[in-house]
Amino acid sequence: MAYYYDQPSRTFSEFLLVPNLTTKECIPGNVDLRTPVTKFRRGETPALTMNLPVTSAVMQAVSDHNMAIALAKSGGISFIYGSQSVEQQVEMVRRVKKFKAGFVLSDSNLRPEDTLKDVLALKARSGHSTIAITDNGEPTGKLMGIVTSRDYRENRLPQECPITEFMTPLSALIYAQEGITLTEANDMIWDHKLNCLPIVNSSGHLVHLVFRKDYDSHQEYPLELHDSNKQLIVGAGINSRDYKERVPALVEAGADVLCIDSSDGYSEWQAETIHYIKETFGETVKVGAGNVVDKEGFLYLVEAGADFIKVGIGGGSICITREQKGIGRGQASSVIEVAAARQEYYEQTGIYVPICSDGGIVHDYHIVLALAMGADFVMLGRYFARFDESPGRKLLVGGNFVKEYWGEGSSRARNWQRYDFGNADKESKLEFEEGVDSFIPYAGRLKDNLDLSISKIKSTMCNCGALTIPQLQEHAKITLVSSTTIYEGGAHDVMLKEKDRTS
Ligand code: RVP
Repeated sequence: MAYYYDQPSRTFSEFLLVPNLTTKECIPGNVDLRTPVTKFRRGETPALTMNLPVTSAVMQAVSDHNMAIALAKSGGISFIYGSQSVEQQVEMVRRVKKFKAGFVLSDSNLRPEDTLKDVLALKARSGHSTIAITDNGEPTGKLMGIVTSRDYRENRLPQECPITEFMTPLSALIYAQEGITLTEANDMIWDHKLNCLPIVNSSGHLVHLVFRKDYDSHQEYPLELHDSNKQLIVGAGINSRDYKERVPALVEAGADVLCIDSSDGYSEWQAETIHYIKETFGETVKVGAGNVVDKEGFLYLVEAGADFIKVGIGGGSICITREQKGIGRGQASSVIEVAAARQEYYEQTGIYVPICSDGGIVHDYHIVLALAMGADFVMLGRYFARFDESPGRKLLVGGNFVKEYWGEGSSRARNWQRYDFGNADKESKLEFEEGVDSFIPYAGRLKDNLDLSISKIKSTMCNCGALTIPQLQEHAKITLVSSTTIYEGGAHDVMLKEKDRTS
């Protein structure tokens, strides 16, 4: 006979947090959101910790190298999407690992034989006024000079005027040799009153540019997440089909943590994938697994060797798995059950396995609820897809700026290996979609939005009397709410002046 749960499954919007005593030291500035990413033994420190409990989803519309750089600078981790060729994914990982705060690859370059007309056209396209002049016009060609808008007067020079007649040539440039530290580079910028310092290697090829304005922005990221070589931390999604080819390439490229990306992870293919990774690389390669929604799924993947477990089926904003297949569970109920299983496992074995609540976060307070219910961190798709740094296009639709956001199970992403049953002989093909292609309101820069969300999270934690995530998990008081209580929680019985108020 089928098993029947005695409670309906619940989602975050059906719960609220009830305040605890807020002591005087319990202020947002004292809240520490550091959280473990990978499993560890009682008394030991985890191999990987994040400074903020947020990761960006393993999705084409969310996590590429730009998102990964922006999020790691803020203290979280992106999992670069795996629904692309191994080479393309590896290249994205490399770009994150090569990123050096303050040192940028020159993105506006011309050759000495180009003209003022080319300078103006490039400036209009890129919006940047500093142009490196290299022998071949490539960002790492031999440096010949620099052009900035101070070098020419647009209405005095003929458009055909060659660059060599107005650029600042190498002989008159102040530049530095590769190997210089950011502090030294910034000292040179200040001492010589420069806006930009080119960095060249021993053969005179341009390596990076350091801009004065980036010095200030570097100060903006106190939670930046990096490895022991000061390179940003980056994750990568994998699947249970081509892992023997993909995993070694990602490890070689420097991915810090992997995650098997599947809508239903309670499968023998996931166990096989984890076994392969642990047998090949031992404990040096960290891999999360999922998604699961109950104790059995959690224990199965933990026993297979997973380093963290991802929770959630069907709650994603673009996900139609529940409609299409009738599979899934309310996100809150899933987190509550898996967190209880994790606690029991910890008490029995002394091994703490972090869990990630994936999908369905709509309001910032949902993140606090997920953490209070036992998640160590959350994974967000829609939230990050709204920002400048996501790969989707920004479009003007009906007078509003929007970003594109499409599910991995949509025919646009064609990530069928996330949904099929791991049959490596069968060609991945569409049988039916489990995700949609959509627009979401454009929201601007990641940092501005994330800072605001984090300040709300810290503030809620202070109401709950918690300065850390473990304290929140231990002391939170959570109540189920009636639909009338939910109605009462929004503005009600007043006439709103702004009709389109969304949170
Ligand atoms: P959300 O943050 O609510 O947009 O959800 C993102 C999550 O949705 C992803 O991390 C993933 O687990 C899930 N997803 C991604 N694609 C699809 C789909 O096409 N059904 N679902």
